[in-house]
Amino acid sequence: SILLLEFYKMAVERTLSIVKPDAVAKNVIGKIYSRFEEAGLKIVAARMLQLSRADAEGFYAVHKDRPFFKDLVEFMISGPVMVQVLEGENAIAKNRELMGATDPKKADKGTIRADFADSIDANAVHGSDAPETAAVEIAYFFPSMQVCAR
Ligand code: IDP
Repeated sequence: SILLLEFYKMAVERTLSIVKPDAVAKNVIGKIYSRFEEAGLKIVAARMLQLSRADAEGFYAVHKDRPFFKDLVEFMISGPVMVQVLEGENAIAKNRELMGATDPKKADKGTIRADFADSIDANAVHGSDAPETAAVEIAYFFPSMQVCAR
């Protein structure tokens, strides 16, 4: 029924994911995409791009007063990134779980950061941390017409 369909759709979320320059340089985009797909997350939008300094500063504006902000921006513009929208049940938390802790040394075994990241700076992936930030971050990279229904 339509009611049941609406209920089901409520549990489906979208989250913004970035394969950062270190992981793009290591040629592991496909391996990281496999983690998403094996966990039941669908890629509903994707683009590769070289961020400008302004792009990176805007994206990480919430961190602008943190001591690591300048290094973070330098790193994010050091090479191309792969940006995607992931869709699925509980997508935001599920992606955070797949990513592992910010510091790869503290990330659980089998997580993306444990397997592909070298340091807290070069930590392979970004993932939105809440529904509100997911909405803002998705809109930062993708006009709604570029996100597909799947
Ligand atoms: P998250 O990416 O796990 O959500 P945040 O705390 O939102 O982590 O920080 C954003 C990014 O800033 C991290 O992914 C990491 O690249 C960088 N970062 C966070 N904390 C530090 C730090 O203490 N030193 C250097 N870089 C950091």
